[in-house]
Amino acid sequence: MRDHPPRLPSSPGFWRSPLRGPWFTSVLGLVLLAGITVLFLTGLVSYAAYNPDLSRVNDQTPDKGILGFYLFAWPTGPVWLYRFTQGLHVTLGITLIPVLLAKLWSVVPRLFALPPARSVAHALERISLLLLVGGGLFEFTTGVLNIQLDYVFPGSFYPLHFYGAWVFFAAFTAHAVLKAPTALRAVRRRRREEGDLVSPRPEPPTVSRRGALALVGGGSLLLFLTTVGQSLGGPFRRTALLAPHGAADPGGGPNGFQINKTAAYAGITTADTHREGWRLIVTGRTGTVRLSRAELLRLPQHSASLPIACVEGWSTADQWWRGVRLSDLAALVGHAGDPPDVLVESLQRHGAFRRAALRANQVADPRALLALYVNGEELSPDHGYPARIIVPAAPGVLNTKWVARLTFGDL
Ligand SMILES: Nc1nc2c(c(=O)[nH]1)N[C@H]1C(S)=C(S)[C@@H](COP(=O)(O)O)O[C@H]1N2
Ligand SMILES: [Mo]
Repeated sequence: MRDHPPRLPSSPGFWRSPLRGPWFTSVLGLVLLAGITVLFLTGLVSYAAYNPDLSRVNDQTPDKGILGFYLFAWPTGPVWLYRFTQGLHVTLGITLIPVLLAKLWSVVPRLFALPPARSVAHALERISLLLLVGGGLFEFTTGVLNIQLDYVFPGSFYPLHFYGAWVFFAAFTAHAVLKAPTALRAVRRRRREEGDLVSPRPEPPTVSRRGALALVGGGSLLLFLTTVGQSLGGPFRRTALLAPHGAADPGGGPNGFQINKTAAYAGITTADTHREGWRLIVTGRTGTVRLSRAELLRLPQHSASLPIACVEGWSTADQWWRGVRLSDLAALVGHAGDPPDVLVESLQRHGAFRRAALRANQVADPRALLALYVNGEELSPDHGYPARIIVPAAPGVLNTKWVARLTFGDL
């Protein structure tokens, strides 16, 4: 028979890489099995840390009650908790991108296999693969876009990434249960490779299977090394070449740590925050009190060394915050001893993060502060002057800047 090169991707001879086969696909699949499980769990944990079941203030995802069945009161310690879980989520997600792409490349002939369905069971399997591949690409893409493009999804990233995660993980679990035994066998097997992934007319190899795997691993290592610095903070931040850029330069000095949104971006003017005009409005069981910055400074001052850890994966080393305990402010308005939840509102007029709710366990922690100073200096305008919230172990989004109002209880 003459050797006509097949033109259609549905013919087996069209795909000629000698790398394709059960071993290569299985090794990558097992790496993803472990990695994506960690991504799913750290993602669920991050969602819980955002306190989405505090009324509709922090999060408006509809029907989260069903998918959020596992939600729990996020603890306030260890203080690096969210730094760790979210740094892991983002760094691992980015590191796995080459593995995901190589895995998809390794099975691409199956996408074109004909007939599209040989039986009802086969049809169902292919539909679940659609959810698996589509869900995986969707989760990785939305995650990367949210980190790199600085909130391209105003207010809607959370529900998208959250619903997507459940769809993806359901398909992923089904796939893992069906394929894990075969994959484990394929990885151990020494025999000649066989099966539909092996090309019937392979090209001569230019790299061994192990070499190709090392290439994928090298890509992952490179992404890891150019990302992880943003979660280590300090001098390592400069190694995070792939971390989001274009953020405001924090400069040096006591306030010289990462800035998420500047005062200018948030529309905060000096007229809003100047010493004479600004008052903090605190409301609770016994009514409302209005406090100037000078009056706040006459209340007992406390310090805490705490990091800022953003959902985007970056975090700072511990900063030394000083200010008034949230529990002391609760006590001022009739909640001594047993503080309730609190709604925090910023001077900022627009934007999803101008308000946030904190849980009672967060308010009660003696390290949870309305900070007035950082690292021995007044807060800079970009870090939230005249006052900002800082809560141990919480996601950065709960550390509201330019605070105007605290409402205890009644959320
Ligand atoms: N008012 C207000 N507070 C805010 C934000 C905001 O956009 N507006 N961003 C939050 C987010 S998402 C993070 S990660 C932290 C970042 O704090 P920093 O800019 O001081 O590092 O501030 C939080 N506080
Ligand atoms: Mo953030």
